[in-house]
This record gives sequence, structure tokens and C-alpha cells, in this order.
Amino acid sequence: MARQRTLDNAMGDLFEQETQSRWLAPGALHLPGGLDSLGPGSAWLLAWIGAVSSQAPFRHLRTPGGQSMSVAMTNAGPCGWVSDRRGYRYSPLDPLSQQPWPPLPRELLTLASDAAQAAGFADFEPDACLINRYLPGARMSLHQDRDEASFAHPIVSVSLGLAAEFLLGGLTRGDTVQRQTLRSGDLLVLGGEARLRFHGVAPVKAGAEGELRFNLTLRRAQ
Ligand code: MD6
Ligand code: FE
Repeated sequence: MARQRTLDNAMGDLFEQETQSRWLAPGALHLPGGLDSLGPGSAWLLAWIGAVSSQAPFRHLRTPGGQSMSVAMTNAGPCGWVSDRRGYRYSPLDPLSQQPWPPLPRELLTLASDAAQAAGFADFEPDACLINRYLPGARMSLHQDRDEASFAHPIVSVSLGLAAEFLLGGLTRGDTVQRQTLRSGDLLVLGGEARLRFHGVAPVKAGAEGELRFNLTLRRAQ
């Protein structure tokens, strides 16, 4: 009896840990394991990333300053985020093929909209999905996402594979940064007051969750 209750408690705690969402800051909601609680797991998403990258391969974009990024990127949806010597922007065509980016599946739009809803942002309809691929050692320096037409919409991110330390700063580059581990299946919403907070990813470490980390960010670009 007592033993059973202990086991139930342990299971309950585990479930809570996996599903309890937490505000990192006003407008910044972390949903651990949100991919599983809002949708049917991660296998379909990994398969979809494979299909996207066979049409629009991952590539190391150059910053306007000319440096090659350590993270490889591709996109899906009506708009894709690109960077080159001319600057950062959204483009309806993949510059490598001059073809439209692969479409966004309904399941992903629903996942993003449900996550945004959980953070208090109604009617989020993304038109862009940037897919980042990290090998161990790759990192994302502190940045603001400000190439979108309106900052009224949140950005929803989905992490898969290797865990990473997400760095959340303030509205000024020099502000103190808090760290949050993002694990496979975690969702993160940045909206409202947090929409323009600086953020980045510390160098990804090798681990047991696979060889790679993927992060998908669903955005309203236009
Ligand atoms: C990453 N994420 O986790 C990079 N941006 O690999 C982002 O840059 C990001 O997670 C806006 C909103 C959520 C994010
Ligand atoms: Fe970002």
C-alpha cells in the first residue's frame, strides 16, 4: 500500500516535471515536453525535417559581415529567413534553387498555434519556419529576432535531439542572461514583452540524445 503510494507520487512528479510550463520572464513560456503533450511525438517531425532538407538542403549562411554561421539552416513555409552579404531578410524562394520553400504541414501550424495560445497569444498563424541544425560545438550568438513585419506575433520554438543551454537576456545586449536547458520535445514561446529580448544558444555538447540538435522556430514574417 505504502509502496504503491510512493510509486504513484514518483510517477506524478515525473509527469509534472515533463509537462509543467514555466514563465522564464513575462511573455517567455517554456513548455517542457510540450511536443508530446500537444502533439503525437517527435518521429513525424524528424521525418518531415528529412523531407524538407532533401528539397531545401541545410546550408551554413553567411552573416552580412561575411562569417559563415556554425549552425546550418533551412526553411519551410511561404517565407524563409536568409542571410548573406546583403543582410538578413525573409524570401519566398530558396536562393539555392530559386524554388519556393517546402510547405508547412497543418500539424506543425496547429502545434505552434496551441503553444502560442498556452502563452496567451490567440490566433497565431505562422508563415515561416526556420530550421536550425547544430552539431556538437555549434552555437548561436545573442540576437534579437527583428526581421518580421510585426512584433505583435510571438515566435514558437521546438527543440529536438541533443539538449542545449538557451540563453535569455534582456532588451539590451549587455543585460544579464539566464540559462534554461532545452531538451528534445521542449517548446518555447517568446512573445509580448519578451519578443525582443536578446537570446542565444551556448555551444551544444555531445550527448546521449543523438548526434544533432534541431530547433524549429515558427514565425509570422509578413
Ligand atoms: C535555438 N532559438 O534554440 C535558437 N528565437 O536554436 C532562437 O533563436 C529562438 O528559440 C526566437 C524564439 C525562440 C527561439
Ligand atoms: Fe531567435
